[in-house]
Order: sequence, then structure tokens, then C-alpha cells
Amino acid sequence: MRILVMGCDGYMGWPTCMHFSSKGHEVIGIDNYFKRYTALELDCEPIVLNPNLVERTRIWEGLTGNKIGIYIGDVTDYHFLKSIFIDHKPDVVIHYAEQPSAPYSMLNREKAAFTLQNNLISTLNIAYAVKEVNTQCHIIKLGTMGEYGTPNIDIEEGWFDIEHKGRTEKFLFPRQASSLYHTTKIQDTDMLWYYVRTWGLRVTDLMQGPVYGIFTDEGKQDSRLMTNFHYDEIFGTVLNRFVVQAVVGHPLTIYGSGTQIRGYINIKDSLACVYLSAMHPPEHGKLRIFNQITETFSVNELAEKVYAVGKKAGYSVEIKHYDNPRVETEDHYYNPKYTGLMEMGLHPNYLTDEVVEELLCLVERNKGCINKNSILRGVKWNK
Ligand code: USQ
Repeated sequence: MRILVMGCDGYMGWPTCMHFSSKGHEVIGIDNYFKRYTALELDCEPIVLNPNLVERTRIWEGLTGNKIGIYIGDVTDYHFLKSIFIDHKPDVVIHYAEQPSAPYSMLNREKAAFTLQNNLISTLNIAYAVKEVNTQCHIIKLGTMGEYGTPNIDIEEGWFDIEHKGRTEKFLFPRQASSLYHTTKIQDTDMLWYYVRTWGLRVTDLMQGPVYGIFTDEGKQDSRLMTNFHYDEIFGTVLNRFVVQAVVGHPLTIYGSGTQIRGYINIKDSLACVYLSAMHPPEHGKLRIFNQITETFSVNELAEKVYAVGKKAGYSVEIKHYDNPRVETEDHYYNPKYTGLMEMGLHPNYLTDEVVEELLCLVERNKGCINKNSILRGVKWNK
């Protein structure tokens, strides 16, 4: 297959390129280095600085003999994106080219506007490029479990049957996000659903929970091919942050009571889910939605896990509750369904002590590069 990965320099993007390439697919990647520039701007670079994309593709080709084509540019520029579609006619386009950080979207009006503009226009451009160049192309978009929020009812996989005054209808599951970033993901889903109905596009929307980990089968082969590992308040997800905090002796930063529950997933499983989705496309005129998580934890449970494994490894780990900088419900019911991807063949890699140990070792090796100032910078939802 010809696979176009948009946002190929990101946490998921580069591992996805290697994953498809290793399985013999032709891979083209696009990125505008937004995350690299922003990490520089906001003083929150990843623990290991990754070689640029051209260099990484050279290393990958040296290792495997497989080429990955790279374009540096912005997918909100429609003519740029369309020309790539015309040249490569992808069978699948994977959309990671969004501003992915909830705290970033809450920094100020400018960052909020950027998040809206970037996330919505990039999605709009894909819909147009697929319609105008190759309507057969399967769009895989990374959604987020945060679209649903934490409702007091079971969360279904995207769709919801409603009975009202004796009549029934199927709708997108009700959604209410708790950041501007998450709200743009709801808007993306709505937009794609509109074009699925109107133009008959075929779309898979993967509602992913916070991802953790760094090691993927391909990235493990050469440290220069590893993905970017953020632990800062802007781009770091909670488990990755806790592991770094344990190593540098920073108290684990539990926001509020720590009873917030989310669905989590190992980066290896994220790749497997995207791969399975690409290999089993939905039919035309269908928006297929999967909840891309493998288990649920409260923040307290994650902290306790890192505390226990960290202690065993000889770190003096402290757990601390901070005033919650976010506006989110802390005590809530949470029962999402996530069987669709497993039915398609996903075999989860669960969060074992060994997984946490492996991460601790990686962080320990790079301890000297950690910027403690980026751990808590004080982004508040209500400032
Ligand atoms: N949290 C803490 N302490 C921290 C960081 C986070 O207690 O130091 C808490 C948060 O308050 C939240 C939970 O941990 O309740 C998860 O936070 P997170 O920062 O790991 O994840 P989030 O901001 O929700 O966003 C991340 C990714 C985003 C993706 C989303 C999936 O950055 O791209 O869409 O996870 S989900 O959360 O399911 O919406």
C-alpha cells in the first residue's frame, strides 16, 4: 500500500512510518516541524534530541534498505498537500498533523487560535484532497477519548442509539471535552462525518487515550530512530512524566485528588491499532470509530505503580497532590467500551512493572539531559 503519514516527526508519526515501511509498504511522510519549533520556543525539548527527518530516513534506509519519502511543509497549505496527493496517490492517509497538547491550547488566545486553525484546516484539507484526487483513499484520523469527557453513563465506541418519544436514531456518542484542544478533536470528527455523509468518504477515527512508552520494535534497533519522549507539562503525557519525575527526584505531580480515570495505551499497541485499521478499511460512506485504549487507570494508580517500581530500583520517589490546574471532573464514573480493535486482532501490551522498569532505565541513561524547569510551568485552565 501507499501510506501517507501526516505529522511524521511526532511521537506517533515517526514510529508509524517505520512500522509500515518495515512491513513492505511505500511510506511518504509530511511534517512542518511544529513540535520541534514549539519545544524550542517553550523550552521543553524531549529527553533525547532526535535527528531531523531526512537524517532519520537515511539511517532507516541504511538499516533496512527501505526508503521513506519526506516532505517538509504545512498541510494547512492546501496546494502543497494536494500536490503530494497527486504525485503519490496514497491508499491510506494517516492524520497526526494536529496540535496535540491540551495545555498548549490553554496557554493563551493565540495558542488557542492556532490549535483551532491548524487542527480544523488540516482535516478539511485532507477531506478535499481525497475528494479531488483519490476518493478511494482511506482516511485514518487520530481522535481522542477526551472527546467523550467523563459522562455518567457507559461510553460506546463512537456511536449511540437514542430512543426519543417512541422513535429511535443512531447518533455520534454525546461528547463534551475538557480543553480547547480536545474540543477541536470533536469538531474534526463532526467535520469528517459530514463529508462521509456528503461525499461518501471512508474514514476511521481512532479515539486514543494517553499513550506511554518509547520502545517500538523498529525504534529499538538504533537509538537515533527512537521517537521523541516528552516529559514536560506541555507535550508529556502523565505516565511518561511520572517516570522522569521519579528519576530526577521531583515529586510525582498528581493533579487534584488523582481520582481522574482515563484509558491508557502502550505506544506499541497504538501502532498495531493504526496498522490493523489500515489493513481492514471500512467501506465507502462509512465513519468507523474505535476506542483506542487497552486498560483504564486513575492518576493515583499510575503514581502508585511508578512509586513501587521506582522504590524497588532504588529511587526515593515522593507522591504529591497539586491543586488541579485543569478544569476536569475528578470523581466520576468511567466505563468505556474498547473491544473493537481487539476483535480485529489487537493483542495488548499491558502496563506491567517491566514496562515501567524499561522506561526508568531509558530515562536514567539520559538523566543529564532532563530540564527540570519544564516539568511544572503552571499552565492553568482558569487563569
Ligand atoms: N495529570 C496529572 N498530572 C500530570 C499530568 C496529567 O495528574 O502531571 C492528569 C490530568 O489532569 C488528566 C490525566 O492525568 O486527568 C491525563 O493527562 P495527560 O496530560 O496524560 O493527557 P491529556 O492532556 O488528556 O492529553 C493526552 C495527549 C493528547 C491525547 C489525550 C488522550 O496529549 O494528545 O488526545 O492524551 S485523552 O486524555 O484520552 O483525551
